[in-house]
Amino acid sequence: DALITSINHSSPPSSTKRHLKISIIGTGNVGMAIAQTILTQDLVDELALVDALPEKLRGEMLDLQHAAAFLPRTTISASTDYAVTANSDLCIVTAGARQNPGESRLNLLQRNVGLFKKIVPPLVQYSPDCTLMVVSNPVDILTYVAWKLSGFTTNRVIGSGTNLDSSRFRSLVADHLDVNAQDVQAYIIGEHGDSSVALWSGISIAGVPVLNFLDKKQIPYKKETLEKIHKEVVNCAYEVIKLKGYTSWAVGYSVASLARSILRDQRRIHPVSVLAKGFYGIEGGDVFLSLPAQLGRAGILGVANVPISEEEAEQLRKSATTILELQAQLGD
Ligand code: 6V0
Repeated sequence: DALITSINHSSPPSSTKRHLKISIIGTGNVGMAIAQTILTQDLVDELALVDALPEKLRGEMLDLQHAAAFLPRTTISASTDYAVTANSDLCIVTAGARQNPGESRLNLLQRNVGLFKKIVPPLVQYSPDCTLMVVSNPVDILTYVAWKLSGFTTNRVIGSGTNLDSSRFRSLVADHLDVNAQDVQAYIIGEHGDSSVALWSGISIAGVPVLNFLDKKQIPYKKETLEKIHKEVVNCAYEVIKLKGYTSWAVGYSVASLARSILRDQRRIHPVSVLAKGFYGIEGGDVFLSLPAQLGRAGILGVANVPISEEEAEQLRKSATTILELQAQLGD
């Protein structure tokens, strides 16, 4: 078996193209955190913003433009008209309806599908060669919806998925072991949110598989400690929302790191939402779930064949079934 199962992808656009452009759809808390992180990282020549609220949109654009003296040079434009997104390399969708009190998850999902029907076709029309990145929740299902609406090949439609959950996981494991989070390799895969799967056996620090090391040295650890850390990963988003009303900074950095890997052809591995059918025995329909995927200029280049336990694979298949059931209720 190959280390990475390559995904069919067309050759990357000519490397002679110098002008890089990202469009962000939805300039709420999440969209603006992504925008500002991208600007500080000198990633693109042009940043276009789209929202349905023209005044808020113009206010955000001006506020960013006024920081020009402190930032790498980037042209920032904004409009409610999708023409502003023309020739983007990457389009990031963060637009989303807010859950009404008492509203069911399915109803919210249906409203967001309605929004995506207005958003994805014009993005594809104006940037037929772009990569689409979906951030809006529920991210796995909306990535599937965006893929269907776009007609793009699967390598060019990516959900930000558990990239954020994994960074939360790495920082909690790092705190626990008193090391730097950047030195912790650890993945959360599967559905972004409540039913995500933590890959415990894959955690390594300085190339040392942590649980294997503890077992070998007969250093005891409790299964409950591991479960507690995973629970914390799941709950910390709720905690932030309870405390400040929304989450923004961590998702901003998380999505900017995905954008960098794609546009700078970094070929790094990130857990992101991809068409998961065929991996780990996932069958029964087209379902997007996060798996460790290699990202580069052509979008998703492949999926890393990370060994997982039968229990973990079973959890993945269970999430896939739940998502497929919801997708079946969406209709056309
Ligand atoms: P927000 O602050 O309400 O922003 C949403 C924005 O979308 C608003 O500015 C709206 O005006 C805009 N909008 C609504 N309809 C349209 C439309 N048709 N066209 C263009 N813009 C439109 O929400 P926030 O920014 O906090 O969250 C955005 C989405 O990101 C939500 O679905 C969150 O659940 C999701 N998140 C996803 C995360 C992930 O890791 N995948 C993490 C955090 C939040």
